[in-house]
Amino acid sequence: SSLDRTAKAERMFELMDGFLKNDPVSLQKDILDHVEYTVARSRFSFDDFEAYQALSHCIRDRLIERWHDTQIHFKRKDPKRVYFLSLEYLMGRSLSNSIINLGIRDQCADALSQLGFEFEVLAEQEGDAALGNGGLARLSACQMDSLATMDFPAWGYGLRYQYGLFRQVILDGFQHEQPDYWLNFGNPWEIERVHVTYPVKFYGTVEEDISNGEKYKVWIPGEMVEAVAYDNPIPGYGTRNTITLRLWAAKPSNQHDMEAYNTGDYIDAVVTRQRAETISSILYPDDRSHQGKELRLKQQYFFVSASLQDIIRRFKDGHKDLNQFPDKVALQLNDTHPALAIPEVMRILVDEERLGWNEAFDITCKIFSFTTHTVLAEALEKIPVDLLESLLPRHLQIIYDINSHFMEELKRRIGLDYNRLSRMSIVEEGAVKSIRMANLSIFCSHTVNGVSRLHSELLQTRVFKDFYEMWPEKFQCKTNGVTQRRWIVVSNPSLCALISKWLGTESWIRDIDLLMGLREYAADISLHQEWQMVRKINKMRLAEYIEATSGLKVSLDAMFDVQIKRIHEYKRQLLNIIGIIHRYDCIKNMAKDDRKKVVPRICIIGGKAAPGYEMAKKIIKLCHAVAEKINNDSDIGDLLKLVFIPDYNVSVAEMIIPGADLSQHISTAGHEASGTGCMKFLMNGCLLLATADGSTVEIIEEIGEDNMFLFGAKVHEVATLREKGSTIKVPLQFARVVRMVRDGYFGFQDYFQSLCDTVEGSNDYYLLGADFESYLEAQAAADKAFVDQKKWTQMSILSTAGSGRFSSDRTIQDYAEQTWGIEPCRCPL
Ligand code: Z57
Repeated sequence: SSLDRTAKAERMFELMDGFLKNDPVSLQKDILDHVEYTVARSRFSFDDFEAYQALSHCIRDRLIERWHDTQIHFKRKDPKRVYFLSLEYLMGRSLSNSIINLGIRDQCADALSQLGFEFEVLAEQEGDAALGNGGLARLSACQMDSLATMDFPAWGYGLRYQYGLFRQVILDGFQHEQPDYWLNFGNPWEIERVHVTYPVKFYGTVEEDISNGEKYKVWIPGEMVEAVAYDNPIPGYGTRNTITLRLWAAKPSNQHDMEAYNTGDYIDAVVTRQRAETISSILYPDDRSHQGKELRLKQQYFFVSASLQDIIRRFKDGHKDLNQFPDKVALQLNDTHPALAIPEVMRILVDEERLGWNEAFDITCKIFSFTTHTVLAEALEKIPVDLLESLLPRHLQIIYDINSHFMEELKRRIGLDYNRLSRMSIVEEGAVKSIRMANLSIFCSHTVNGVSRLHSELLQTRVFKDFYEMWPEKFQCKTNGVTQRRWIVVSNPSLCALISKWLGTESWIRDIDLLMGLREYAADISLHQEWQMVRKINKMRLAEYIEATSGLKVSLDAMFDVQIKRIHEYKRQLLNIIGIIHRYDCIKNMAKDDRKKVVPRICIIGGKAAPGYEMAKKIIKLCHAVAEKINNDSDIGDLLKLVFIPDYNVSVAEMIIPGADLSQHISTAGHEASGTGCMKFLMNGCLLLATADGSTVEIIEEIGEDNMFLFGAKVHEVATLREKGSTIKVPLQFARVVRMVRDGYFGFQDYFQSLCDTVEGSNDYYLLGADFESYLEAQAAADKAFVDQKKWTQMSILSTAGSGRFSSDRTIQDYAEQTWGIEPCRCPL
């Protein structure tokens, strides 16, 4: 009865002694309780890892409180919500980030030191959550942080892979991949929701049925698995708001079993059960190349289907009329990976809710927005029709129906221009008939976003030109950004303190534009001293890491020159290595006296190659072979070192970036959609050596050409250069270096031939040879600037001061206003 319920609530209220407290003594008590009851160790004997576990649980409790309050608040207010659909999230570690966003860093450090532990040491115990490949996946993570901090009613949806991105192990200079079973030691940052489950169906047939004289389609699936929700609370900074990243894991469905057990084969039934789990078992490690694998398609649909059931359930809890769906829901497609959500929404509306096709399509087009992250043709997803037909027969029909509506509309507008119709068609006829997921996404979304201004222009003028001409109003640009909470506050505490001191406020952590205030002090001698001190501390940390991983001792006076990102030919790590060989060759051929003028360099390269990407793997091997030679050459000494940092990931980046003097972003113009690493370096006061590609074009506008080292062909010159092919004038030094590699100067002669082939004559698709001369000039300019430490420091300060535009807070604000139409919904304190 209701009386009982009130009495119960009152009793519960009495029992609850308010919210968890954050003073050091309360924290200590909670940590020790978790040591005893959660980790099940003795309060009097636990190691660093166990202390990390206990502390994490203590933080988790605090997250849960805020998270509950936020979810209740959203429910009460019922604002329009945004659902961010992404197959990848690179969250990295959570402990430091959570503590900082909760605003209890100092209290935690105090509490721990009294127990005899050091916060930094415990934070190092945590492994990375690496449920993604590279830029796209880290962008999702940064955007979640901004969504929470800016109080937006947002949910992230994704897959809970049991194996994250492979661990990179280097043996004899070659990359080897090892599985990343990141859940081995438990994961305190997720909450398993055993009761939040949905059935997800595959295979089977489509039949026709009639009810009330109306024909409709029924999908009779052949397989069913269960999706179980795991919620990861995402705390905002300087707010109580804590939003949800909901990741789905695949479990066998009981219904599935019923049939199996009836057939009497118990062993077989259990084995089949186990197979269901493979759907969410592994992240595909290929960055931007698609092979049309069935498991990958299953993953995509599994995650889309579970998320949509969840989203529609939440909508129906409070709303009846599906026509209001677009007023309450915005669905963001992070690339085409979740694009099956489009036919899935149509299927639900038409087959299950029995809306008319046009009405359903109208709703669909109002809810979806699509962001694309590439210009590379090989990265555009295509799904073979055969595969789709067997796995999702009804979805294929729906896609065909969408396409015929699309083609009709096109014919009405452009007539029978068959070339153009076939270019734009969602269905690609050819050797392998397939579905073009980008075309589907563009046609069915109200907004198409590029990730930098240059990228957005290229979408309009090249990649999706036909579509732009048809619907110019759909096309927008949202230049990427990164979160200053992780990329300054967490990863560079000394710089964080310095910025706050000079600005006289910590407000820039929520209001990034305040960083501009540093410009005023760019020439201030005492800021210079403190700035250099901070940079030195960070270089020391990096130097220690280098020594620990490679045994190499490096001098702190040298310029730390860094290139860290996925290994890809278009990113031109090979240009960097060829440049290093050239530098080595020059030093070798110098008179002893001239060597004194050389600016010492530590060249640092890090990144993973997709396991099947042969050229990328050869680049890694070449880097090691060259390092071996240079680092052991007594002629060279401290003037030049080359280090490959193994197993590059988010937490390694957090340590490297603050310690870099110079960083390289040297993709062939027109190939890097945005690039976000450059923004992290910029915020940390590292100077950029870059081509005018992706977001660096906009960085130039913010900090000026004089504050960075620019080089290389511009985007409009690339096509002409390619046409010139082998008639391009390539500097002699370039040919000389390639010759050295070919001749076996660094060993592994046979192995490197095919790599050398890719940069010679008309093969040199990414124009390493054409850009080499201006690359060397930019490098020389960097050397020259480094000698003048006063100038360098000023450039460094101006880099940080000019980085405000590249906060993901700005990106998210733009999305909220221009794409999603959502407003903040702040949970009261
Ligand atoms: C990925 O990380 C990116 C694009 C892709 O098509 C795939 Br698949 C993965 C990257 C771009 O290469 C970067 O330029 C960009 O900054 C990043 O996505 C985030 O937009």
